[in-house]
Amino acid sequence: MFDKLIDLMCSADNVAVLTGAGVSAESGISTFRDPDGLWAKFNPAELASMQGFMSNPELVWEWYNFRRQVIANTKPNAGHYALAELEKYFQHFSLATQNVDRLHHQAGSTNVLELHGNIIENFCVKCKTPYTDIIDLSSKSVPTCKECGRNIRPAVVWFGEMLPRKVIEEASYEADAADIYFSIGTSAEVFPAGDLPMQAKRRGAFVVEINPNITAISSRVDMKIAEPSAVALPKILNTLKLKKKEYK
Ligand code: BV8
Ligand code: ZN
Repeated sequence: MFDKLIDLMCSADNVAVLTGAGVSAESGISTFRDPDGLWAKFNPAELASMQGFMSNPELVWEWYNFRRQVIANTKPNAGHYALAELEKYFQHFSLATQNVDRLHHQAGSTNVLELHGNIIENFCVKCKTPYTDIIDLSSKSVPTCKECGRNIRPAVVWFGEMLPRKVIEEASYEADAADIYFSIGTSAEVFPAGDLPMQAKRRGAFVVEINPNITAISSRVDMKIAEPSAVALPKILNTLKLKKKEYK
């Protein structure tokens, strides 16, 4: 099976990837739906939604600052670095992520499609003024906008919010164009991002899932690699490098 994947990668022009929280797990960032994940402790509707923020801005702000502090002390793992290097071996390689931690950027991936925004930046709920300077992570009070006085919020996409139109359109285009589509470290349960691997399959891509557990799409992918991404991705990269020169 593995050899078949490497052979396919040797002849593929277009490769697309969707990552989820599982890719950052080995960097020490909790996933959402694993037994010890964030949603086991917190209610997503209460914390990752505009309604939740409007009804209890301090609680939501504090939760994001807690997550930002965790992320500030993490770094990319071998899976992130392998994805950044894999880019060089294909005529066209695209990476869409549901993660908000920017570890793909830190690992050197280029043109990362952030489907769910990022946790580093912030903006005003009303006038959208951006606040990218480091907010005081230890403060419990919600910062307010210098322009209009309303609350500042994290630049993530909450439940019930549209994904950035250009980003989801580009990710959808890449799923349609892919020869091989990798679904890595995601439960594929959050939409519309979670449907991208099956959209790629419907358009003829060979879909590979890298995830130690069973997911909503495991029975429908063409190949399942039931290993942690920080193990599987370096293995794929190192085997490919023996057979394929860098494209660019
Ligand atoms: C929207 C940012 C219009 C904030 C997040 C159909 C179409 C469109 C929308 C919907 C629809 N049906 C329902 C909806 C509404 C909703 C939705 O999808 N709900 C789900 C729960 C059913 N979608 C939305 O609201 C989206 N907005 O479409 O607006 C609209 C609105 C309402 C109704 C219709 C249309 C916005 C969704 C974005 C929400 N924001 N996060 C923040 O981070 O705080 S979601 C959150 O889930 C994260 O972004 C996360 O990345 C994402 C997906 O989770 P995963 O990344 O997959 O993480 P998870 O823990 O689930 O899985 C991790 C996997 O890793 C596991 O399988 C595990 O086995 C594996 N793993 C563990 N370790 C490893 C590993 N794999 C590899 N290696 C390892 N070492
Ligand atoms: Zn404002």
